[in-house]
Amino acid sequence: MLNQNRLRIAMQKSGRLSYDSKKILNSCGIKINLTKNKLIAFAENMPIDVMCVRDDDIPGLVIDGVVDLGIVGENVIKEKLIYDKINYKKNKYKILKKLDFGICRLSIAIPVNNTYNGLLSLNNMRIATSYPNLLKKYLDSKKISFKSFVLTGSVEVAPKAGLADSICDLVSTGATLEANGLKEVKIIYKFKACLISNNKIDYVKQNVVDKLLTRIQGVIKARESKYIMLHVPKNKLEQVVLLLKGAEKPTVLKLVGDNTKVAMHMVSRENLFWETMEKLKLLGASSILVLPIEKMME
Ligand code: PRT
Ligand code: ZN
Repeated sequence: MLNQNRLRIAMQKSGRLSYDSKKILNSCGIKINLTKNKLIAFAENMPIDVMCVRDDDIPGLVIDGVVDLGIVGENVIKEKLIYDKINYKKNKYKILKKLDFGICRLSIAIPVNNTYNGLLSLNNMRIATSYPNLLKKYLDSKKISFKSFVLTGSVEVAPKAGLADSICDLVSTGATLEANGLKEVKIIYKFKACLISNNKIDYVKQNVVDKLLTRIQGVIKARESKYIMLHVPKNKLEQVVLLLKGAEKPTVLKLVGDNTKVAMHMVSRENLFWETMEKLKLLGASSILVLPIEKMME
């Protein structure tokens, strides 16, 4: 039974966002037991229930208040926001936080053998897409006239099937375009998964939302950051700090039995690339360790 006092979150049941959605909730300390055929899972340690559904159903569930929060692609939300605006529908939800997965882009692609000389090449084309509103918003802003041909799936086969001259679809690796004899000519929007929320959340649930948001923030920051440890010749400290851009102020510690070097520890917002490690080595640094960070709170 659903308990009205518990925060309800919808996520994709199976698909591109399901693994990472589950992972981020787990990393936030929400203990859920999601088995294959379960629609809903109740967290044991927090007043949170997780509902697993098709991604297309998530905005509706949030709008209707069946769930309070949803994890869904920004592409789905942005397309819907434009649709709602055109149809004078009131927004009953908002984007709370952009997440760090589900990264993709909405691009225009044309057959590989066709020439492309900028957006004007698209004038009067018939473009197959599942995102007619986003496509229209972009091409209208560039004053390009076109006809959209709306398909909910297999958009990439439309040119071969003679249904359209080009397509506008989500791309991540580009393999699907290549396999269908298409080339990406224009990225029009970039997207990530995001956390959306119903506009009306009561005071008790809002406390849970605030806690969850702080934890999500911490998980994302930790995933972006690295803990770096190394031994540095004392007279090269300043040069080493200059090389470690994106790093917070380092801690410097004495080394037992070595007066020429010190140990430096720091958190870096960026990964430490091999090139930088090689430069550090040339400055005399040694024992360079780059470690992942599991959790962070500032
Ligand atoms: O069953 P359900 O309705 O829940 O899932 P779905 O099939 O509608 O969605 P799904 O799982 O394919 O995608 C869910 C979300 O993942 C999308 O709304 C996006 O926010 C995000 N995402 C990230 C992507 C991609 N990358 C992506 N590459 N969604 C779709 N694609 C498709 C694209 O449409 C094309 O067919 O993958 C193909 C291209 O991929 P590449 O790697 O060949 O370029
Ligand atoms: Zn879907």
